Amino acid sequence: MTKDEILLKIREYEKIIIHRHIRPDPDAYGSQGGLAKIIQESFPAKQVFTVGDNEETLLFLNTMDEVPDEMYEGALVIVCDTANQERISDQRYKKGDYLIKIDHHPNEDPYGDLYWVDTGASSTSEMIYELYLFGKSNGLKLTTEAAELLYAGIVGDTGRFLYPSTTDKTFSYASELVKYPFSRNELYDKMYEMKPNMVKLKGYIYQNFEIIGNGVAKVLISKEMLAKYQLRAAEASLLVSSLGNIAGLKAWAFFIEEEDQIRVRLRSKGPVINGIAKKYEGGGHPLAAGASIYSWDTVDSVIADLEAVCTE
Ligand SMILES: [Mn+2]
Repeated sequence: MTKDEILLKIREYEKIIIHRHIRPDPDAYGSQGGLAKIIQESFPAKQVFTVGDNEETLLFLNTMDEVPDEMYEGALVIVCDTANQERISDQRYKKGDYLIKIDHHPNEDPYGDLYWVDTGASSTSEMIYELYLFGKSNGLKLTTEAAELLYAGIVGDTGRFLYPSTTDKTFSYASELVKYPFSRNELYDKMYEMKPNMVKLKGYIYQNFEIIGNGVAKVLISKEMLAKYQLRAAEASLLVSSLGNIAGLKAWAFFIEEEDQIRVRLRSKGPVINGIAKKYEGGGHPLAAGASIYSWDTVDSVIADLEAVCTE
């Protein structure tokens, strides 16, 4: 029983360092921070740290700890919400004594001494809540702060309970989490507020997306465009779901130019697109995936692949 083994390891170690993926989203922050706060509250004598790059737009959820290399000696390392090792933020995750992966993406890179992967879970935050439920009778404690973090992760990864990954379990856990006295209004305001420049870029996207045929659309965002709107590529990526309610659209791609690559964001309303992501050095979920290309000349080839899966 994996949850059992995870809790045994948590009990066993005095130092626990929790990682998550690069380019973090609310589920990365929520599962990582939520787990940290559950452990800290349940075992006050343990040293618990959260590490990784700080994402400015998510600082309201949690701030990362500065952890010296020596801290990894004899530590338990847990990585949340990260399918493959290259995407783990802070590559020192290998320096610990024991490594656990907790994730809901397809388990293509089953790293760690122990892993718990549930692709049926809406989010890793949902899994962390499940871990808490499992350990509750044995003394695990959930604070309001932890509940808010997990709720934020679930809301983020389900697109506010909209995506098909949302199950009756998701709603049931969410309904338990909202009993904790955090302000949902304040949380939503912080999660969904947009910088004026972002709204303008969204306007540009709505004006300029191209429907190619077979229910496929594309959006190209160049470095110059990002400079014009004074936005980072990571911020532009957040707009990828904005095409979701266009009638007739089955799948679409955002191509966002960065310094060294063009980041591809793929979304679908049915056809499976993570195979395409894999072909272009990426991966992800069946309906939401990401990849990288290195020239604008490759755009047509990605779009042709998208059209092919939309025709099948
Ligand atoms: Mn996730």
